[in-house]
Amino acid sequence: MAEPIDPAVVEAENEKRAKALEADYEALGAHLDRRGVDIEAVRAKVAAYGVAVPSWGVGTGGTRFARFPGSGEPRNIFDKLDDCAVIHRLARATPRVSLHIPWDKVADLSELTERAAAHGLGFDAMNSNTFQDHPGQERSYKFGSLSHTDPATRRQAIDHNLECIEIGQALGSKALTVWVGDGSNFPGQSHMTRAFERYLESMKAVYAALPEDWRVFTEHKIFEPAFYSTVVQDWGTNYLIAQELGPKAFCLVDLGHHAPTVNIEMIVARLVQFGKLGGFHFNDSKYGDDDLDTGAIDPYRLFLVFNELVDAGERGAANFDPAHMLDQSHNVTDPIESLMTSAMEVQRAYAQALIVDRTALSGYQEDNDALMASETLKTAFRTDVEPILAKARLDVGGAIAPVATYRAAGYRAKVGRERPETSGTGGGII
Ligand SMILES: [Mn+2]
Repeated sequence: MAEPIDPAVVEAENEKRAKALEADYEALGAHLDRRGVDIEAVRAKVAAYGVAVPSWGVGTGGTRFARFPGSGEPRNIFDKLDDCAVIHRLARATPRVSLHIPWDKVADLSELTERAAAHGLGFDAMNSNTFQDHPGQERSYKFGSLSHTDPATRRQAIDHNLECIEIGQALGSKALTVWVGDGSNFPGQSHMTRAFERYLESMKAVYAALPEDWRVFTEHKIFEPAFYSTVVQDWGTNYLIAQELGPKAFCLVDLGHHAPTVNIEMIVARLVQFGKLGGFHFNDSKYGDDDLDTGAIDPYRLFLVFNELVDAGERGAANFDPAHMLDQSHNVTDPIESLMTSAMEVQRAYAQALIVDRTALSGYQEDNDALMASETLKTAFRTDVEPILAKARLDVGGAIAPVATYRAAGYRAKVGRERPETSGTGGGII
């Protein structure tokens, strides 16, 4: 298969920046060394880190008001995989793709595995979709899916999840992510207890079909599409689900699915403490489930989440193996550029969390030295770790400056010529 990005362009772009990077890396290494941090150890961890990209993220997203597609929109999952390959080719942080069924359904799964393998990509968690009706579907999800009052509709939703597992098995996936839009728009419309009982009963049927080495992630969301009550509305309900289902069930935290002032890093700490953190959907928000680019609004919060994750990893927390995935909507940018920069923002937060002086932090916590504890975190957050990220990319043939290199390579213009304009590709976000 032809390289999606001309290697000569990558080389030429890197050449322009290599000398400055070496100088910056050396200076940062000396600086970190004075703080007792080994830059090489941080680089090795950053290089080994990956965040999955959602297949639906490479298409232009939209709002309920409008969608403004760009040029060269992917027409199908094969185009999407090609775009995902570009993201990984340049930023080297997204080795896996998370698929969405039925949006990414194909007749011959071996074609999918072949295309992914040709690009050096793997498959992450499978995502089911019972929040909208699909062509040919017998029963409607207008009033819910896994928690629907009608047993046949619930059965249809369960069967769809079982199909996702089956497809995922053929692709080498090891997890199923379930988000439902079930809820109500009016007080009294739905019996809250009975709806949750029905949801749990349905999820138990899904859980029973999980292969031995699979996990299921349930994703909570405070509101939308239901605007009065949501069946899986917060991390408390999500934790109850994971407890009820069993050891293969974990909670997925989407950063945008909380009220604006909620302390998400604290939710992360709680779920880690009780061995039920399944993974993340990274994005950012200002007001609600805005699905903005990761780190675009509140990079400090992202860092604080990673601070909890690194802390949990270093103290060997039990049952701790969270899946990392981006889940955001690109309405006004080239999705490939947004996904590259977002993946790098996640990596950056990880690198910053790795250089926190944890011994000092722990001491300040014990001594109730609030100011110095905060400053210890801030010192790590204020450190520009970009040379570490850039070096990690360069080491494995990526781009020092992924967006500039992507623009220089002219990929968008090329696919713009190859892919006819469409308006119907799914820009949905979960
Ligand atoms: Mn999500």
